Amino acid sequence: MTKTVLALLCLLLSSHVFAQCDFEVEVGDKLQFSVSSMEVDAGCENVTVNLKHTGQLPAAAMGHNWVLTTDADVQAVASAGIAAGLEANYLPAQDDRIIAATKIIGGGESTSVSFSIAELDSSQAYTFFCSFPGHSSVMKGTFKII
Ligand code: CU1
Repeated sequence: MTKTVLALLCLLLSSHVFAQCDFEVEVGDKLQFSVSSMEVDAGCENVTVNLKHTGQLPAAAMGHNWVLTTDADVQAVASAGIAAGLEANYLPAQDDRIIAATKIIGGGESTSVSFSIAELDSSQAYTFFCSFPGHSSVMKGTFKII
């Protein structure tokens, strides 16, 4: 009996550890995020993503950002972003498909974004990606509300 209670407690605690509200995400001079998936606690009032570029290359050559959309919108937002250009952080202006996004950063720079997940649906699949031209096909991961 006690063992069962303990096991349940451990389960509860561990699920709490994995579900977070704040994330540290690193990028560098490769097309890679330091995380391939993110699990966000449904109880988070706000989610904060701190993005750090640990590489050397400037934003114009190897810039990265962190953009969140539904799975279905990734391709279209990435394409519209390329057309928007670096000054617009490779993102279409005032686009409702973008749930959250940081600016584009280069080596040695950091940025962050905070947003509410109140409107997001835990049964829907979301994707985070980098909208720098050519990066989104490999620089992406799943974003889940649990
Ligand atoms: Cu990138």
